[in-house]
Amino acid sequence: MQVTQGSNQSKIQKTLILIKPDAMERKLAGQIITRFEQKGLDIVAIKMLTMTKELAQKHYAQHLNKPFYKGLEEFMCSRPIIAMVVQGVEAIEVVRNLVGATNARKALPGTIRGDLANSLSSNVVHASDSAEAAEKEIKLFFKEEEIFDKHKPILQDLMYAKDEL
Ligand code: 3AN
Repeated sequence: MQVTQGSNQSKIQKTLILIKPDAMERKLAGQIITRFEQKGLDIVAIKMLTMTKELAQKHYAQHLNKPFYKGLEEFMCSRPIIAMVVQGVEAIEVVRNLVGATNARKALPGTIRGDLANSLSSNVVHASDSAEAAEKEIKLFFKEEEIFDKHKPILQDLMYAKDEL
């Protein structure tokens, strides 16, 4: 699986988004998905699942030794979530900016966390923070055949100049 599409020069990237248990319970999934669609990103994979402890430990490997890890694992495994892969020009940074700061109390208005949450731990969404993380995380949640990225989006030439792709 390639996070960037086509040649090495392509700026089209894929990134992993998780709609967390708090957002699911608060019926915010539709609004959150809409925010990515409105930005012009393409959803190329989507599924609902309950995270296992094993998956949480792999996904949050860099946080395993942090004091908040146990609570984070318990929260993420507590209820079903939605995992999705979105694709677009510079999608990793674009999505991080759209999602906002980790601490939703500090996240700017207009960002998803800034508008929909007020907590550091229950902050409605996860988004990959680098190309390396995106590649690892997408593989954890999706098989190659579950990613629908083989066709060119119809509106691509309308939405971008050629040198942006
Ligand atoms: P982000 O999700 O913005 O990339 P990370 O990777 O630093 O943030 O943290 C992963 C998740 O761990 C956060 N989304 C949040 O739910 C939780 N978290 C991070 N720092 C803390 C903390 N100090 N106390 C409680 N939970 C935290």
